[in-house]
Amino acid sequence: MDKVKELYLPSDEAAAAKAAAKDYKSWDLTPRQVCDVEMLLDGSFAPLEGFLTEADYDGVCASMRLASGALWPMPVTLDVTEAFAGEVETGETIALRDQEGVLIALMEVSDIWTPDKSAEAAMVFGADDDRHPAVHYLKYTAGPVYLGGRLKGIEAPVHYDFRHHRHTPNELRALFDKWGWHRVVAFQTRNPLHRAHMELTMRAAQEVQANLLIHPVVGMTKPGDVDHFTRVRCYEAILNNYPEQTTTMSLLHLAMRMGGPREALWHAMIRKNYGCTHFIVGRDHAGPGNNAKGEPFYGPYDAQELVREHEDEVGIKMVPFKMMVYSQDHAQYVPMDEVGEDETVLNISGTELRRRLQVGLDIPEWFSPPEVIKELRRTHPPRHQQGFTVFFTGLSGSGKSTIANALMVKLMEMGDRPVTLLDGDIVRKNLSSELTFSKEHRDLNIRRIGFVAGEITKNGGVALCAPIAPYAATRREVRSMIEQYGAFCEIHVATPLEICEERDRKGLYAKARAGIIKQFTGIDDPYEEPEAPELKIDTVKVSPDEAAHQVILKLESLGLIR
Ligand code: PPS
Repeated sequence: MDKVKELYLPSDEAAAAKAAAKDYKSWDLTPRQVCDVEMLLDGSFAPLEGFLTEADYDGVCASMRLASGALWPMPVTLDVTEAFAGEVETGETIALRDQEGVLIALMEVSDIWTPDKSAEAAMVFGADDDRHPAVHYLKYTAGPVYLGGRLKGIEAPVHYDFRHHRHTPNELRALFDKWGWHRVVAFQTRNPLHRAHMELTMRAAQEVQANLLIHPVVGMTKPGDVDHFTRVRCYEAILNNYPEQTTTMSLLHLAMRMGGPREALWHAMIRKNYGCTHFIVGRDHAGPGNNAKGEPFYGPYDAQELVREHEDEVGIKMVPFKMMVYSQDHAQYVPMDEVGEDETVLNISGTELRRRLQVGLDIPEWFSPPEVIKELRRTHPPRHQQGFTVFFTGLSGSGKSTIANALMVKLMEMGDRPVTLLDGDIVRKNLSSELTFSKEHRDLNIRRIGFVAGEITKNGGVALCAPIAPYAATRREVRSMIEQYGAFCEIHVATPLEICEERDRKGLYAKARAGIIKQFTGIDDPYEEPEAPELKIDTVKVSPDEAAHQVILKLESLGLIR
């Protein structure tokens, strides 16, 4: 089989180029850019030979065509900061490095321009709507200036995980050749495979008399997706269920955009580069969910239409599939449009699956093989076994530490999970001893607490935080940081200032009033009350023991403890 063009320099040239690169300006690639560069260098994105130039970009956005006229549906651009763009001139070679500083490629910068991102969003993704993950990324994560130019590969980004499942296009082509696989149908996925997918992929392979390539994306997928470590273990668990010698799996380091129809066409072109002859496009392929009006961004079969229009030009045949549902009457999966009128069909949505995992409910065998569910349960235990954070906020002397201490003891008495208390004073002594009480330092202090609590939560522990945390925006930031890993329960210890001042257990209010301590919260520094905490405790009316009990009840109602 032919080879696709790779962009790596031969090893002797690479060594010399690497030595010369120490004098070049360096751009540290973002995680998405690392994926893009790897796909460019190994030929996954052929015919591209670098990041799009301005003329290519204009053509791709407007009509899915490079300046040469070749089809290319997705902008692959190197976005940088204004500061970096200001240092670079066209004609210059720059070094592209990974996050650790390892040199991956050199780029001859041919174009530098500031794109109109709203126009790009509208043309490429069909909507300038922040709810679209790619539009959100484009506007809030990607840098404002684009650089275009050819790449010369020095060293492929290293992957330490699942190496035996990773292949470049040419490696996979060579394997297909060796195995005598002349017809290969690829299945793109960013989800664990359940029975519906297995059925669909087997039917597709039979229908077109081809071998099957399960080709999951492990670069970047939709935020909130099951992590690729879990997914790959799920795929491994079911590979043997496919008829022998028919099916293989390879991991694709693509950074998805969730761009619906254009993305589906892009996926098909990439699979063509990997030597596949057929490509499965299902319902709502690479769909990004709903827009601001609650409507889907794309029609369920728009992707199929666009791929069909271009399949001859790309040189890969589409295998279209309708959604598969389980027919209880026939005890088998069938495409939705083949279901008889009185047939009972069963389906478990993604949301329902997540709920069942969270609560620890049964997931039937008709839906997914037990070995897949076992893998999912390992990394998605029910909520009462997951880590979580309880974040107390309130004025100094409001009773945060006292309640947090009482709660810690109660949770330790239950003995379910390890508990760590990140009390304001303790943190200031150990983690944040150099910080003052300026806004900037308070924010830094809270972010540090959030980071540690996030790590504890991720690893299945309980983090109890009890800082003042006077700023709402910073609390929100910490919440979203932690909610990636587990539940975040904000508790406002709402003791009024007069009472805190009256108690003045540490004598700090007196000092603050006397001007001896400056920037004291509530006296000459602000406290922004939480608008929607999970729980608000009025310590004037309840004892610390009762307050801790209120928190326990809240945690129970959230399903975090039993
Ligand atoms: S913050 O804003 O969240 O970073 O504050 P925090 O780290 O929780 O504060 C810890 C304790 O520092 C004492 N302290 C002050 N608090 C507020 N303002 C000023 N200027 C200040 N100086 C010292 C105060 O006792 C805080 O402890 P708690 O437990 O809240 O009383």
